[in-house]
Amino acid sequence: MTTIPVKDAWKQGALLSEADYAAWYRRSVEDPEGFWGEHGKRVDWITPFTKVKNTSFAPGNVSIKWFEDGVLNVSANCLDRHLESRGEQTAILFEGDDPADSRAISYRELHGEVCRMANVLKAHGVQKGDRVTIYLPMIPEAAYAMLACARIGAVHSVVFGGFSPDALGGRLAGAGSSVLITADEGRRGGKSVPLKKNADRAVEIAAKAGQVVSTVLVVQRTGGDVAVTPGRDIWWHEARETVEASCEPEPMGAEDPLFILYTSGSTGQPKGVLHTSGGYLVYAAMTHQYVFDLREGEVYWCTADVGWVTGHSYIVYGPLANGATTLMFEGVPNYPDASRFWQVIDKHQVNIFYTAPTAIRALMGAGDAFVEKTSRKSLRVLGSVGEPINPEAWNWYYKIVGEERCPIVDTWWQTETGGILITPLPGAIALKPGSATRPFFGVKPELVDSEGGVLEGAVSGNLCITDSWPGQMRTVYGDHERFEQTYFSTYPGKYFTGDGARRDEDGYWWITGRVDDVINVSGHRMGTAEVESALVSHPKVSEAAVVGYPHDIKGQGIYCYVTLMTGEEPSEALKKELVAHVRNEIGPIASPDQIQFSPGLPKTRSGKIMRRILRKIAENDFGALGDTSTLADPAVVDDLIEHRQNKE
Ligand code: 6R9
Repeated sequence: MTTIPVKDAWKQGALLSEADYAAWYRRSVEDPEGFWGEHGKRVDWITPFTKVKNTSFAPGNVSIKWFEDGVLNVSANCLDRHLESRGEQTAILFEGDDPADSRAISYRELHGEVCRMANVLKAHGVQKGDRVTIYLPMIPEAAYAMLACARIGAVHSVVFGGFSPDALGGRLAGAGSSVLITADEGRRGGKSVPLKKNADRAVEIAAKAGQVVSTVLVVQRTGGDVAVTPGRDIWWHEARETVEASCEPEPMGAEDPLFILYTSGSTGQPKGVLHTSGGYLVYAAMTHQYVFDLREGEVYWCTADVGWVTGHSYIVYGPLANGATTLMFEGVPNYPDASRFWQVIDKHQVNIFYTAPTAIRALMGAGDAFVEKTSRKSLRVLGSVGEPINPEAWNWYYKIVGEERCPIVDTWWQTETGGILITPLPGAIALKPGSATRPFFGVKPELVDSEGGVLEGAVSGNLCITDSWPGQMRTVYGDHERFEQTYFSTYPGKYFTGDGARRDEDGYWWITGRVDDVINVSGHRMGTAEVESALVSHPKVSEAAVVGYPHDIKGQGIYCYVTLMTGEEPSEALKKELVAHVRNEIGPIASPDQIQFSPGLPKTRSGKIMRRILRKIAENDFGALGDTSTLADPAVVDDLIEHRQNKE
């Protein structure tokens, strides 16, 4: 595999050299107290911490605390402390879905808007520790809402705007939110997304689950016609006129919660990943600075949605804590056409661009002409996140988009990790296409076999992290037991990531993808259990098993085996009905790609579905079904193979 050494141009003015990386990394793992004690000072503390690290991965006693006696406010770190030095600098550069719609919001303006929203929330009774759910499109108000919560010590739970009313309702109830912030409609690819309509239904669903939502703050985005419930719904543009543009930041303990973010796991419904204030901010800001080799005055653009962790850490908190200019894009990569990303880069002179492999593959498929008709001369660093990037897409990104001028940082991390854990650093680490390369400071990765035996040398295995880092999640909201069970019980004493990885002869890390029942569809995480539960909630479905299979653009597609109730007939119409049903239950991102009606599913004699076999069939890999001797009824497998969808 080719190695691309660090080019001289990347070393010019870089924050860290190859030697710095080696020295910093060594210190960070040999003396975490000293290392993080020093770097913890990068944020402003109201009361400085005296304790740095107090963490345990011990079975039955998992506890993670960083900077625990420090007091700070995250929003003050993202806003107030920049006012003197960079008050007039652009904080958020907004690019609307419509290419004619863009505007710049300075740090001073952002501070004012956040204070106003904080005051509106306070006026509606929101207090420190209360949970506020945010269901907004990619507009600056999403950042105002997050920072307003942080300012008054409320815990935000952002729900991706593509989720269904059911999914939103469940998350409102799960977080115990009595306040919801939404918009009339969103705009994506020239189409409207009925957010308020969905929100209204979600509020009813939450009420049935025992959670009353008493306040819905509505941002007017499109001016579309929406229903208003008097006494409950408030227009943001009206409310903001009634409050002051200043609001004292609430002093928060380092370990006070900052946000909950729901994410999919291998079992059950999505869980609320809880991140706290001090360690999270230190880690998000530090990784953002060093991974992107951030320079003063640069324009930084991450194309994620604030509904995902990448939007939290690398659109809002990391960049704003660093006083950067962060671009927020409301639209999609192919509207008005497949040149959009590159046109936005030229329009705003973007220096650092961070996107997902699924977008790269889709744009690669559209042809080089869409890229080549733009300049892209402003670009200096390119990033990738969300799923493994195949070398072909990597090379296209490197050669066609970056013209071999820009290093690519392939950043591996998770909602749970709060920030990037394995990644190149532009001036410091030689690249290999498809490899996330080296661990970030303080991160100790390890490979284990399925029995938990530690693997040494160039080898593949299950990826664990053996010690804590400041950005790590602290618990599953309201269910610490589930936190320990999910992450620390498979390999006791270690954080198990759920990913498989390979370490090569140079000690480089190659993430190979999930080894559990989580699938990654266009960079969106999904539990196969969630899709199964949506399918079986349809009255005609008796049983369902869902697996991922390789998909050219999306990375993985969703393959569903469905057994119908006795007397129900398989049909194309029923397939469509089931697809619509899943979209309705979860959201369009969970749309099944393939549905195969199967009279039976392969089960062991004890009744366990043999997913390994289902995965192989979905992958069209019939020769490698492995051991089928424990099957209760081997004939089931022959039938499944015979009726495999789009058999190659
Ligand atoms: C940040 C984010 C986490 C899962 C993770 C892994 C996959 C993310 C990756 C990557 C290979 C990368 N993943 N980045 N796989 N290379 N650079 O995506 O968080 O939505 O929680 O997903 O995504 O499988 O476990 P999240």
